[in-house]
Amino acid sequence: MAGEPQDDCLFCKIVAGHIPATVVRETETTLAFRDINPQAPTHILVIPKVHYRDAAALAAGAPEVAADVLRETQAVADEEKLDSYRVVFNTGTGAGQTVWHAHGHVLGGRGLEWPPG
Ligand code: DGP
Repeated sequence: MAGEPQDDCLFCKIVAGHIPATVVRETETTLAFRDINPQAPTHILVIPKVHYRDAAALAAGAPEVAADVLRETQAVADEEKLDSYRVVFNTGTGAGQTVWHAHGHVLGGRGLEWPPG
C-alpha cells in the first residue's frame, strides 16, 4: 500500500538500514545518499522515507513530504557546494526509472547539457 514499507523495495531496505548506503543527510522524513552508479562528480539520491512508486504519486499522497524532498535537494547542493545542479525525477520505464520508490537525482560538479539524453 502506498506510504507503507514494501518488502521487495530496494530503497525501503536502505531506509530500514538493511542495505548499506553512503548517507549524506537524513531528516525525519527523508534520506539522501550517494548513487551507486554516479553520472556526475556529485550524484546523490534524495528519497522520502515513506514508499511511493514515483514523485507524482508522492506529491499526490504526501505533498508535505514531497516538499521536504525538494527542500533537501537544495540542502544537498549547499553541502556539496554546487552553484549549479540538476534535479531529475525519472518517471516510468521509458524515462529510465528502474527503482520504484520516489527519488530525486541531484547531479552536479560538471557541465550539464540541455536537452538531456
Ligand atoms: P532511476 O533509474 O531513476 O530509477 O534511478 C535509480 C538509481 O538508483 C540509479 O541511478 C542507481 C541507483 N541505485 C540502484 N541500486 C542502488 C543501491 O543499492 N545503492 C545505491 N546507493 N544506489 C543504487
